[in-house]
Amino acid sequence: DNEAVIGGKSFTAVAVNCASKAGEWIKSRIGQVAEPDLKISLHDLVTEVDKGSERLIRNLIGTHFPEHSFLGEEGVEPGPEASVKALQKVSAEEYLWIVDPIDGTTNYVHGFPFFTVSIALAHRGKVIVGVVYDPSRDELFVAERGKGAYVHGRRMKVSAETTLDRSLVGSGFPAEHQVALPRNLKQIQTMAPQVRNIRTAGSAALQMAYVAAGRLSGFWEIGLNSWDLAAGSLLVEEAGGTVTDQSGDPYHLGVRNVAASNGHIHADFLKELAKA
Ligand code: 2AM
Ligand code: CA
Ligand code: CA
Ligand code: CA
Repeated sequence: DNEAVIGGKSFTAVAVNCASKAGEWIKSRIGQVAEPDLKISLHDLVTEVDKGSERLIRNLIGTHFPEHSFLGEEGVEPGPEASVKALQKVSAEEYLWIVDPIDGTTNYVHGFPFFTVSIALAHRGKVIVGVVYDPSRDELFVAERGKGAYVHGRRMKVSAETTLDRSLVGSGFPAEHQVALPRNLKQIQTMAPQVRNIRTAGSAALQMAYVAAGRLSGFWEIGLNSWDLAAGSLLVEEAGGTVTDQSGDPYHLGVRNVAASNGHIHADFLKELAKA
């Protein structure tokens, strides 16, 4: 009866196991990282730990579900065109694991303790399991479609705020400086006077988890990828929130410009984003 269990093996249990193991491992290596490599620019980093974490997760998933497909950030060429193509190639697969081995690499490199492991499982393009793990605080966020979202076994619910002026919201500073950063900066300028305040934690997956947990009432960013958002989108939806693109269409795996909220503020939130 449980879609998330196949052959007696729980998808969610494997996702949680992968996220915890990878999270503990990256935490144990903090401060020992050699110089990061630059992917495209000084604003876009990757380390041996990103690659090692992805390898660990991929191998562990492979031992449980060898027939499943896998999409991980570090297995894809840098740049938006390659990331879009990589997703298109696999998005219709029966079972697809979508993994960000460290979300928040810049934080990780600087020892700023806000980074996560993000693991999602999609079934024919629809996310059915989402796990985000924050090893610095040992917080494990888990959602299964139709079964709610939990942080360490406690059910999560989005915040109750109904107005922007009482809302704490999150965003980010995109690494792409031609289009994405200027647009996001304009939105920050428009949004800031309307909301209680804005936070940028440097991990999209963490901020999506915080919307689910009711710690943020909204989150938006430009130019993200499926590995940043897939797990977090299910967390928010299963906690009673709303996830769309910035024109208001429901979240699906290709969405790059995201708006997530508790649902109550969503229309006002989108209206402010559209002004910029
Ligand atoms: P990362 O740490 O896994 O790269 C921060 O604003 C968010 O943007 C993080 O989730 C970060 O994920 C992501 N990010 C960083 N560099 C990026 C890039 N070049 N393109 C798109 N997203 C990026
Ligand atoms: Ca990256
Ligand atoms: Ca990421
Ligand atoms: Ca990453």
